[in-house]
Amino acid sequence: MAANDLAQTLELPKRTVALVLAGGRGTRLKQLTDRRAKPAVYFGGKFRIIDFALSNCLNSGIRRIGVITQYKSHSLLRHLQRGWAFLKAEMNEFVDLLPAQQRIDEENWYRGTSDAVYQNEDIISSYRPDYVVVLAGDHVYKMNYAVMLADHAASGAEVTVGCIEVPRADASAFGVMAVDKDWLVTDFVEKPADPPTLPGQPQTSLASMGIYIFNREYLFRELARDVQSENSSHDFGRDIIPNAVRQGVARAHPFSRSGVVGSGGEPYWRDVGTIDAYWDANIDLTAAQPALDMYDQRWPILTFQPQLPPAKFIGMGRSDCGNATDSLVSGGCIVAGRVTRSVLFSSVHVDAGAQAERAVLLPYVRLGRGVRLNRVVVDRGCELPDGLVIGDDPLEDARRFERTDQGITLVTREMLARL
Ligand code: ADQ
Ligand code: ADP
Repeated sequence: MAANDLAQTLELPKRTVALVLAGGRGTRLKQLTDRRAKPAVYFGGKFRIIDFALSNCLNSGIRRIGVITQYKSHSLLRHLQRGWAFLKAEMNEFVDLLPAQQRIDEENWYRGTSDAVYQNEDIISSYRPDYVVVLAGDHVYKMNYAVMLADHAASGAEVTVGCIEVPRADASAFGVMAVDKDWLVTDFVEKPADPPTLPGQPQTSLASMGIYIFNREYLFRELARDVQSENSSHDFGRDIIPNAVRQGVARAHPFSRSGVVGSGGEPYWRDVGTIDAYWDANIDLTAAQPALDMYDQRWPILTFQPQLPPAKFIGMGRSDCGNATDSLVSGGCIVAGRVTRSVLFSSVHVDAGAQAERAVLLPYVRLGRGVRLNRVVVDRGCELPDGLVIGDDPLEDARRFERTDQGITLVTREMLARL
């Protein structure tokens, strides 16, 4: 690449604003999202789900970011204010909070994802970006958006859609596309009942990751048109992207080109959208070499960190001393019981004689004496009374708590209060 072209490519992130969509209702995580939007759900011992998209922005050199919120935003907004206010406005860097506030349309809150962007047009345009990156705040992944930006600028497309191969059996949950040999998107269907597959690969579909790069002028021209349309649902996946495909101006960008490879060897992307997927992705982190590498200093994941004392393990010379193996244990934890293959978020207490196996314990959980847990997710602040056993008796677990078909039990404070 000529020096001039290279210089222009390196400038692309600075000519970009990222918008993180973080306001959807999200119901598949059950009671974990009763109080908080999915992007605010805790993940990986220290983080919230949205930290991954935000960290990707910073690591990709995009430092002008808007977060669009709507439902159950308190916990999310508090997290962003506490953890993500360090960017320097003087350097033209910021995380701007864009809650639904009926600024343009006094009749309606955000009606869909594209309306949520449209209603912030004046704010976004005031930053004068050439490109707008639209991201979902509810996926866990590491991706270099600068690579996708370079692809977008080089192809001349009006919009580029991040895509990933998924098993056909899972594809109905996504937008599914067909592409030609130059990655021009030739067809796009949102959440098809009967998903099309890749040529010669009858078990694999090409799914949209819900990550889009738009030329700013095109985006707002199309949004202004869409907002007038009576029969639009004002959604990127249902309206804006299929329309761009019909116009022949949408390109696909495969995640394999820009996904960041850590020690796992493969780029990582998960929609931790169900309790089973959430539990799985957290427990995966307890492997010696997990697929998601959170320890890679070249691609750090940032978050809000409360000031906490170190994790502590109590033995007092007992043979069954407090210990944790194959586990993640965060600051502020005190472990006097036995923990295996588990993820302990901040300030979890495990009393003597308690046992946790394959447990995801959110902040401020306390396990009383003799508590035994297997395959659980325990919500923030739950105090499990002495002797409580979960994981032995599926019927009993399902009666008292939320138990998935795959045998993961979710415990919340409300459920404990009803015991
Ligand atoms: P879904 O994830 O089902 O599909 P959606 O529910 O619209 O799409 O959520 C996308 C993002 O927007 C989420 O982060 C959500 O929180 C947020 N969001 C939803 N409504 C919002 C609103 N009113 N205000 C602000 N934010 C809002 C999309 C695409 C598919 C693609 C998948 C990939 O439509 O084509 O395959 O993402 O997961
Ligand atoms: P935080 O922002 O402190 O991490 P959460 O995401 O856990 O908060 O929850 C969002 C809001 O709901 C907070 O105001 C918190 O105090 C409250 N909350 C959290 N969990 C529960 C619960 N199990 N029962 C009642 N209130 C809760």
